[in-house]
Amino acid sequence: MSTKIVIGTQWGDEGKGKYIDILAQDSDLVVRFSGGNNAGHTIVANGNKYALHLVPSGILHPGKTCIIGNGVVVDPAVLISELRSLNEKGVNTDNLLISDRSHVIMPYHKVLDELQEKSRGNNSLGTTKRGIGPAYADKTERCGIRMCDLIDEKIFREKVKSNLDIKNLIIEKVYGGEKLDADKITEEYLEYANILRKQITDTNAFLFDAIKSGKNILFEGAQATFLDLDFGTYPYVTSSNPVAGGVCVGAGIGPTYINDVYGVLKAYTSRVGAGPFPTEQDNEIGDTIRELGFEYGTTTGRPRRCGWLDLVMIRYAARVNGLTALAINHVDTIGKLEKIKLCTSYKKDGVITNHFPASLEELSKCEPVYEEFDGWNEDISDIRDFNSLPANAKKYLSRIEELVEVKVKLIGVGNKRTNTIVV
Ligand code: 2SA
Ligand code: MG
Repeated sequence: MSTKIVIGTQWGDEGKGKYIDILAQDSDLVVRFSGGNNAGHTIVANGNKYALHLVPSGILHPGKTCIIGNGVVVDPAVLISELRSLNEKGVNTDNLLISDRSHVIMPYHKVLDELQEKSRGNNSLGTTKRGIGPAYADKTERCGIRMCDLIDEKIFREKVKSNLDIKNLIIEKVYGGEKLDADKITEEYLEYANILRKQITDTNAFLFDAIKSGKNILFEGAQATFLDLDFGTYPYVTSSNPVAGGVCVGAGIGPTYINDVYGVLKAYTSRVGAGPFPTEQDNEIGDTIRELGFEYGTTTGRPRRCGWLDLVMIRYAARVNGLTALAINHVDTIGKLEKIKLCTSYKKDGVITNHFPASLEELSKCEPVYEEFDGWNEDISDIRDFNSLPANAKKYLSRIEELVEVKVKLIGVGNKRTNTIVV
């Protein structure tokens, strides 16, 4: 039995999908445990391009069981359309299981996400407007609708009605939006229930049996450490716990069953949406990184904010997630710059610190302290062993490993799955 978790160590878009895809090959089960369709992995395989938002990427490997865990919030329309598009490309999706405890994203969640963002004005969070925050808020407020409710017509009807009585008041009176129709929503969602019914089950029990029978399990992270509700740059975060600890709660397994935690990072940093970013280069350097690394959102096409790699963040991520391995992407990209900076600590009120503060006010006073490295402007995409890398690349990677105190086990030297050095 082996269990592995793949986690983002920055603000998302670290290239988790590529390593999940590599590690899925040796796994029997691939499990999503947090977030919803605010995640996005683009995978190129068998001559096709697949954009996955909810379905674990293990689906592309025949014979693997994929699980959407209880910690995920599921938009059934999105899930169904994703499954259909996979089926059209010849991918069998019968081995996808959906937790009966996972929460359903309802139309009023999406409407409220939109209205709340608008009402925040200049302080908007830059959410994906997929209804993620409002769905998790309902879960915590104990008025959420779970998959086990969706497939029980009587309960579902009652819950939609009682929820909408209140949601419509908020939509209309607080935000000046348009009321939603309970019957219309109910009929639409009952259709979804019929399509998904046979795949909704007690995935926690299924997972436990798999562990007991010695299966290899991969937990597929979405979002990242600094978007975590507890450990990220609150309130500029998502509403779930994408950190490694989220696996226990979001998939329903005890911490004693977890073996390895891979932390994925880029050789620089990027962020979409609002919020602090100490090593941001809102200048020509940031523009160059964006162009070289093609840093534009997969779903929205939004240009990503870019800056230097921040090891204060990565050390924090190593601690919070208990990382056992690092996977570094875009080592080819950063090497194209003549000079590379690596943030090794912050300076705050004239004092050197390694502390990532909770308060954004405090964080805004932190100035990055950099070490400078020379680039390695040569094509490294065909290199498959660490020792063959240019000396400057080895120096940069070794310094990261030394300061984070976690082994670099995977190195991305190009965007294809095969452009990877396994150390
Ligand atoms: P939300 O919609 O409530 O979760 O938005 C809250 C904040 O979280 C940010 N956010 C993200 N930022 C980067 N990547 C995200 N997801 C994918 C990933 C990206 C993709 O996991 O790599 O499509 O490739 C993601 N999801 C949420 C969002 O911008 C808000 O700042
Ligand atoms: Mg992404």
